[in-house]
Amino acid sequence: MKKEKLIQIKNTFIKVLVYCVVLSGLALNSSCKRKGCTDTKACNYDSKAKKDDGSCDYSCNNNNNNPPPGCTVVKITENISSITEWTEGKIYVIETNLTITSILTIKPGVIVKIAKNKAIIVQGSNGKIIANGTADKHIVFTSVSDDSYCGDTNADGTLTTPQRGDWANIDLRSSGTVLKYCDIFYAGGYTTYSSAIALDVGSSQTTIDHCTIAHTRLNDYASAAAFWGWQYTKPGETVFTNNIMYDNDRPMIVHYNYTVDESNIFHNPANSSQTNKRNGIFLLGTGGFQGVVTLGVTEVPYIISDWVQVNSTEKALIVKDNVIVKFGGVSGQISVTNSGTFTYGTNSIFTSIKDDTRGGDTNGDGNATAPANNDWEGICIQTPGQGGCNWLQQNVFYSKH
Ligand SMILES: [Ca+2]
Ligand SMILES: [Ca+2]
Repeated sequence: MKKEKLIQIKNTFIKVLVYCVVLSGLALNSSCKRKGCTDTKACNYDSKAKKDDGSCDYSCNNNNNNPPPGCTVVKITENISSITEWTEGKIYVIETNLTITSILTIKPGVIVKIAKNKAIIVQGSNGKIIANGTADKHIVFTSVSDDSYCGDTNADGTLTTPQRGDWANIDLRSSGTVLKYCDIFYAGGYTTYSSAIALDVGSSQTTIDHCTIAHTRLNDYASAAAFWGWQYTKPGETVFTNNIMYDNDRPMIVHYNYTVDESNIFHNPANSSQTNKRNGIFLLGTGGFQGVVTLGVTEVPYIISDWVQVNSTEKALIVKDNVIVKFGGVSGQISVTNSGTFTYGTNSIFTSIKDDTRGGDTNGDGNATAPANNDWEGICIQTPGQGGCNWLQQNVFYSKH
């Protein structure tokens, strides 16, 4: 019995020893399985690590390594001086002021992000952008901080969010650019050339159709506008149709000889209460009309800031019914001479820019200012050959006459 007991103890000892050896072996084995980041796309990828320990760090990732599908990053650091095409599936990040002196074709679906205060400048006899987006595939120009397109391009997570005026503008100094179904967001930043403008059309023969301009910088500058078309004076050569403008300062500043197409809208289609700070079409310049100009947009008022004149039979100013025309200062006047044609609808209105009760708060100051008589001059209609003024009274408010 005693011997059997010894054998039993010995066997138990051996079993325990075996278990210990096995257990220690397992422990040894597991310590050989090195832990670390096993994702090859992470900044701290450890090629020797066999087991992921959740330590993967993506903070160094600039999206070149790990962009969302269809968003291969192409950094633009040099000017475009030869024929170039930007294709779908890529996001073009403009990191410098980009001057385009050749033809840049941008295909539908392309995303363009622009760095802080940088501009896209199109100039030279051959410089133009051909950006024919489609209803399904818009071409987007937005801030580098806008993560809602193609993800976190600026690699800061949600540390920055896009702001009005993040980037400068699209500055069209030469003819021939076409922008269709383009979205231009968060422009209007500072440049040496212009201020608080998103889209600057300094030349004619440009087509802007079905584009949306929104989130442009708000500013006291006289130039602050989503669309600045003051320089061109040849109606018909600049096509600006079916565009949407909201969350800007002024939506449009154009030359008083330019007839704004009635297809443009001045609010967010998804939220009709989101309009523009100074929600009107601002007509710049002074002098005689050079042809037939029609004021036909009824959603927002037109603003005439100076003296304009219809002074011959082949020239005309046509104010359609339900159109509101506001006058922006004491020299604001429409003068009709020499049988020039001036027509207006029975419900069209002529009033002061301070008159918020008609056409809303067009001067962007809420009710801080109130309209008063003498705010503007009036509408002078001369009898041919007699001179003097028959001052229009119908639907005319707060004028001197
Ligand atoms: Ca970001
Ligand atoms: Ca006001």
